[in-house]
Amino acid sequence: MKRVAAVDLGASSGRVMLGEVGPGLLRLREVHRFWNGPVRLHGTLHWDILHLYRSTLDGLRLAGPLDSIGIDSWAVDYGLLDATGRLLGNPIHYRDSRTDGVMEQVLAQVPAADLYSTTGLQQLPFNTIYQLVAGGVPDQAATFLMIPDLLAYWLTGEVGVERTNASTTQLYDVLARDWSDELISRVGLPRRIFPALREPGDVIGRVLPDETGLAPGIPVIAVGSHDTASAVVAVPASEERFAYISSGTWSLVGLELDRPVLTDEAREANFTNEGGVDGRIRFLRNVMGLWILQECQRSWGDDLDDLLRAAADAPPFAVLIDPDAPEFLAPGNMPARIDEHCRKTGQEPPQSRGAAVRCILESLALAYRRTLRAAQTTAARDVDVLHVIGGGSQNELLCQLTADACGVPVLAGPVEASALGNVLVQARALGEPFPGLDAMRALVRSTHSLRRYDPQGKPADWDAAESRLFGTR
Ligand code: ADP
Ligand code: LRH
Repeated sequence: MKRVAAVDLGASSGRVMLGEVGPGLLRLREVHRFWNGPVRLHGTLHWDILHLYRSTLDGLRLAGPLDSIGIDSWAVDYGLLDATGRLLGNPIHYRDSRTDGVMEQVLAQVPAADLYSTTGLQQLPFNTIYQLVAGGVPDQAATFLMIPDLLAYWLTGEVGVERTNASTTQLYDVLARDWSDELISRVGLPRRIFPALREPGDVIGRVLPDETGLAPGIPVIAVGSHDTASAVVAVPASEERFAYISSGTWSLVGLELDRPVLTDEAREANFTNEGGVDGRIRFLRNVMGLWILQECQRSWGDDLDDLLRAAADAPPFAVLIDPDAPEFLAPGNMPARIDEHCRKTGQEPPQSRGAAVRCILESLALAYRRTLRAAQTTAARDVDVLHVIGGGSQNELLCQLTADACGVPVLAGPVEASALGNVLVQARALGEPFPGLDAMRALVRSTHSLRRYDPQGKPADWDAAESRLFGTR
């Protein structure tokens, strides 16, 4: 049996999970969970990177003897090291406003079609390319590392960037499977800072004998270090025609493909082709996700279960919002921003907290429906089942609304999909005989129970709601 630690840093919480893997066995236990979120400092939003590192070490110490450690986190963000390996500045949060207007600036230099044909990435204002252009690269910067790579560097002293996360930078060539030297130079960034890429399953190095308090020598293994890449590994699909929603702070809605779709249609629908484990492509779109609800909860200070009960009792389809509207991206004042969005779109704002939560969930379900349909058309792939994984898979009302809106059965679970994908890739690197993702998924299926939601209600209600929200586009 292998005993491995999965460090999984989500945008709303970090956790260290202990995974035990053997023949027919896949057990996961939460060892340590800690807060994560934006810290505003003199007007700039940061991550509290040392809190994340210290909490990771606390968790790893609590996990007991380990065969290996793997780290995944949210995408796009990074730190820069100088030539001596010192971190230059605290990593900045992708929701910070320093990228406002930068995408437009870069697009004036590099046409969107060129960016897409090279990277296959959806346009999000916080893609790493825009952050690096906005923040600039100081002369003394020697090495660019993404968040999991930075933590792995502190543990082992080894530098490198893992491929699935590199694929979210919009500086990675999705066909050549390497950094795009041409794009890096076209936007005026120094090629020297981008280190060699690592594959999921590569041994990064060993825990240094220093002040970590961990037994020195434990291997640190590269996993699908983009949390969504790890989550998709653990989608418990038994057949090909599946779609998924990785549901947490964001909702990542899409398909798994063997090769990227780089057509004008895919670009116009703003689909991304992120790199998956074993060379797969995660063809998906970011939907704003439970972030909107998290931020309302933070403003109100209410318990999630109470809010969801109130939402279940609230009248359906009273108010609808476009969850992907840019005004919902930044933190703060979310209930007021929802009200404002409603007024702007000629609707009465929600009359209670329950009504506001219902509005968020129905609007998310509609955005899922729209995205799922666009994914199927654009990738010419039909879908029979929709897997919902991540923290949001526990939201029964949202799962039912998703099944109703999308008109396909939803299978909900596992909750800790990213950590499971992380554990499975480590276990394979340590010698567990998983010939491919199918074998990993079969093990998830046989060890985790899923909840099924069949579509209910009248499809015509969702058609009407969709044309109300998005028009006939
Ligand atoms: P991330 O990895 O982005 O931090 P998670 O996968 O941990 O996100 O999911 C967090 C979300 O899961 C929360 O915003 C919350 O809406 C939802 N969630 C967590 N626990 C529950 C629960 N018991 N019931 C319903 N939803 C839940
Ligand atoms: C989800 C996620 C998503 C990215 C976003 C920045 O945690 O990694 O896949 O787009 O965070």
